[in-house]
Amino acid sequence: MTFDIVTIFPAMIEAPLAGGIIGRGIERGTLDVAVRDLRAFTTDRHRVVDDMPYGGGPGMVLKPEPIFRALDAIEAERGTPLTVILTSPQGKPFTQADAQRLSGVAHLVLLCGRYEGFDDRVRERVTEEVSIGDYILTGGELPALVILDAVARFVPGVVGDEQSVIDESFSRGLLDFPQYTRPAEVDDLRVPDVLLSGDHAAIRRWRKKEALTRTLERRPDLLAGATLDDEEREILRELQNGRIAGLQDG
Ligand code: JEW
Repeated sequence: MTFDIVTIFPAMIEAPLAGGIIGRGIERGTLDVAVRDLRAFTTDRHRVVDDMPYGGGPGMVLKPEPIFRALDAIEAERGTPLTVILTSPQGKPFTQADAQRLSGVAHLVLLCGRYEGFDDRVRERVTEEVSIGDYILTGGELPALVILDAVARFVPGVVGDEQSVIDESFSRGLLDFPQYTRPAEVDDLRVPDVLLSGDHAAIRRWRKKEALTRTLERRPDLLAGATLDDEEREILRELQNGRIAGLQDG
């Protein structure tokens, strides 16, 4: 899968992609990332990419022409219509389902904004506008990295075990259960006995209970869309009864 990332800060993109699972995917050629300096698509001596907003107001807006020229150049190079992703606080929430769906596109363009955002005419060339969360960042580079990372995990060969990527608990709509590794005790902190018991049925049930407890406490909104088996539904019922009893006890 190929990504073109258009930015005025190429180094903000290049360094984070060099390491880890994504870096290995690039080295192997499973992923190809081309970082494009927006200033290379300006035509003036000073390589200006921003200008004042029509109608007045604070801050600056990204000029449309360098972005149009960058997209024209990428389209000419790739020889196919582009799927262009723009990130902004006004976008639709980006989800795990979006990441999986976009991993089926051979080639994605990620447009990184700066200042107060884009001249709205740029949206004529945008396929999807997405937000990575309800907070305001200083630009689109970190969102572009987040989207690339989440999408690239679904590309076959990037993460070792493909089935595990699809089976992950998040896709089932629950938060993960707690994980432990050796030693069994550190600073008086013990690994739960059940995990050392060798009783695999008991371990499976404990993990379900922990995942459900966390989800109920931290992300009850997820439970509506979760796929639960019979045992999970029973545990959830117990936990919900327990919570009401707990409230009555103070
Ligand atoms: C985000 C791209 C580009 C995404 C998420 N737009 C805008 C904007 C900015 C500051 C003030 C007002 C509007 C900064 N900005 C971005 C912010 C993406 C750009 C410029 C972004 N949060 N923030 N989820």
